[in-house]
Amino acid sequence: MTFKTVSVIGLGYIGLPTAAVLASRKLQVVGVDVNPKTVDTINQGKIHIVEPDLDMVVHAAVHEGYLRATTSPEQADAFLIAVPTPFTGDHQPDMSFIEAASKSVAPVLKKGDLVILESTSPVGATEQMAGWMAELRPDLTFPMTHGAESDIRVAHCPERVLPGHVLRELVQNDRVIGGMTEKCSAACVRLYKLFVEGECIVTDARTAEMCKLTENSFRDVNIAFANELSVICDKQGINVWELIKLANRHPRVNILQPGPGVGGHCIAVDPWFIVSAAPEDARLIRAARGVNDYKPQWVIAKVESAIEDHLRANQTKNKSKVNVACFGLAFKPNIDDLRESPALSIAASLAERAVGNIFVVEPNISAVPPQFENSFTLITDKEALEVADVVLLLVDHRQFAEIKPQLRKNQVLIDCKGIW
Ligand code: SAJ
Repeated sequence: MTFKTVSVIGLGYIGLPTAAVLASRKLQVVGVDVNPKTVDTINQGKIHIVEPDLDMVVHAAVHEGYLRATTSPEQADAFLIAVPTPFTGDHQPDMSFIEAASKSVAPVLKKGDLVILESTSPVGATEQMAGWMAELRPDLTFPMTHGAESDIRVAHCPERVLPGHVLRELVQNDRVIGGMTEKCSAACVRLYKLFVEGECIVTDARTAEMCKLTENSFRDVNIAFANELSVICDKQGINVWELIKLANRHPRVNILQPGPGVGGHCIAVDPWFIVSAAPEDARLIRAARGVNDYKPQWVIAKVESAIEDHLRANQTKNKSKVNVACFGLAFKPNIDDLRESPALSIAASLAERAVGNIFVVEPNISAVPPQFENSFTLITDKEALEVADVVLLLVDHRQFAEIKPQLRKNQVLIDCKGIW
């Protein structure tokens, strides 16, 4: 079959770019989101998230009539589910968004439709999703009961794009396609081949689910290795960045970079899906999470100890005169995304602990988020270097790398990214 209409459920960081790219290939795309504001914004040809060039692609897709957004699913030939999969308080996967999305799609399904789960999911989620749809549509057959002959095809094709490079990676990256049957996989490959220039590699749904979790856990474990080294080297008076550069000269060593912690919605979340399914066995993956989650506390302790030294040197106990300047709030360099950011949580914690006056420099935002207005003040890099007693570099934004700060004798630098 050919795909004339495709529906993308969830118009966030993954769903919206995917919908726009499908529309740019001249398919009729209906985007569905529960948030009416998001739907209105997109229907005006505008976007509600920050991603380079996405505004232009969405604007063109909407104005040429290929992309339209709505709050409730309509009939389509293929449905692509790209909703969040956070974890609950006890690190268990929260499947409620996938459940709600699949149950909202079920009523409009017709024989021959393809449903793809793109959300990063625990092993078994695709089958679970098919089960939810089957419960609501006893008149249709699904792969877990009818195999290759099923009316509805179901597959998992995990998203793998890097925020900041989404439009390029959507097209160029290879895709892992895990259909519940071979026919499901074949249909899914046909759809992705409409816009993916990378290879579409077929496996089963459970392996595809585990593959995505493995990719992000691999990165988390490797960042944890770098973060652990940074703590060890700090105690031993060794420059960890120089050390890593030297070790990486070995042809089979490639260590990642330490930082103030691991942020974002993916790397710090997905390893828990492996741990929660195999709590006894996932010892390294759990330990890595612990190492990375501990790093912000370590940074806070370093700042507090620097402040104690500063007060002692000035023979005072008056913290209200100490100024701390945090460079960077985003969860990684060169983006404005503050969600799950270790830098933001460090700045907020320092303010909460009343260690001094907290100033922040973040070239990618124009105002401090309202909930932090009383915690810290946004200033320029020049002002920050002028007033700071403690200079805390948290994010290696390109603008910071261009500065060569000339610190005064009594200023302390804590550089979590090794650029100064
Ligand atoms: N980080 C370090 N040191 C490093 C690399 C990253 O401390 O050497 C930190 C970053 O500062 C950030 C966090 O890790 O706080 C995560 O950043 P990231 O760039 O590693 O990853 P994300 O979360 O932006 O995107 C990841 C990607 N996964 C992999 O690279 C394996 C992306 O391809 C996935 O699509 C995305 O997760 C996702 O949605 O799952």
